[in-house]
Amino acid sequence: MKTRTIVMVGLLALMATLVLPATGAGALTTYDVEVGKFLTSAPAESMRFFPGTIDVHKGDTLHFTTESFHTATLLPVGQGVVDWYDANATPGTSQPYGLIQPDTEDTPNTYKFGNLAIFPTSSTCGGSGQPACSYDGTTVVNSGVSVLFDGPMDWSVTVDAAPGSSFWVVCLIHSANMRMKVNVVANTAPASDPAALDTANAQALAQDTASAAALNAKYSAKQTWHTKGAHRVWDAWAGVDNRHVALYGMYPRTLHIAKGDTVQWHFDSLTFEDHTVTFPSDKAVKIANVFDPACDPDGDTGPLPDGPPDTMDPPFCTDPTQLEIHFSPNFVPKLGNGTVTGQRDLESSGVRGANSSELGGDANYNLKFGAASSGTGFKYICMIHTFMRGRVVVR
Ligand SMILES: [Cu+2]
Repeated sequence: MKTRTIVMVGLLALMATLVLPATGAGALTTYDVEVGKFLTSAPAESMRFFPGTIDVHKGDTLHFTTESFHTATLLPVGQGVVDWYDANATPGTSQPYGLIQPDTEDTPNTYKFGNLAIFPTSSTCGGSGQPACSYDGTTVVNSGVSVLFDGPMDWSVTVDAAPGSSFWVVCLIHSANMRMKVNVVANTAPASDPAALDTANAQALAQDTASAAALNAKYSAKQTWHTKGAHRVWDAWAGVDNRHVALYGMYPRTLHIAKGDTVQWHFDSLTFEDHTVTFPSDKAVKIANVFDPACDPDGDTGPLPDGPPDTMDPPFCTDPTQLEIHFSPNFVPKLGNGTVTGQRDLESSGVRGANSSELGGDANYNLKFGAASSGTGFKYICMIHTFMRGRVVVR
């Protein structure tokens, strides 16, 4: 049920109201872990945890930071990362840690953020000025997506799992491919040397910086097509991922085509990211920025529908567990009829890529251009990363 709309900035104060300051306690060693890292050589990000593997002692603390859009989510000891992700965190499903979940009360389904994915497991530990959270190896401990609400991630967790155990840390946004292995070694064994980790991190970053530049150059230069009848079908890519890097660009950024041609966007390289191709860019920005808080007193399976927010401002619901943050109904699904007929024609691939087999999958998106454009062309963006822009000039 749609009641009112807000823009994302309205949510910034939400988590601030739930976070209480406290003082921290000491630990043996605190290891810094950066989650993802923007690269300088291309519009790109390294999708690693830095470091990717670490040996710690029981009682050591992991301090996670990122400037980007990730979670640091510690899985229970003994859980395989792919198996856990498939069973618990598949976007587009109602699994507990799914980032984007159907609101099954609505027909057709609308989508909302998964609260267990985007909010921290505890609002009273882990954050800046708070004591570190404790991870004992039995249950998930999640940072949440603090950048949505509270600024860049600055989150600490003390490893209290038994020596001899190992576990994975994953990002709930960027698939099971974005992961870190933590080994809790015996107290008598050496843990990782922070200086050696710094050296390995620098090497990984240099490797990703070079590979991002090469990938960006390669896809920027692509001008390929095949013919179909009297017309051409042009190749394009909404972002490109390789083993450790995600490129945030539309490739090629500009295509010059003839009226009646088709552009085919490929999503099958994506192993971390999801994107959309949405025309026209101004309408797409509006869809991307609309979020819709509601309060659902009895959950999706109860007989009562979603209700309007209890308050005009965060936290919106008197009982915060009732909060549902809905996406615009135009955000997730494919829109339009597959042919661009003019500057105001809304056409969208819907969410496709690495994470979204329950959503749009990684299938190609074909869009035919049935009308000539202005000289600047038909402009489009990705609604997930609204800075990713491209245009198609049709003569
Ligand atoms: Cu991520």
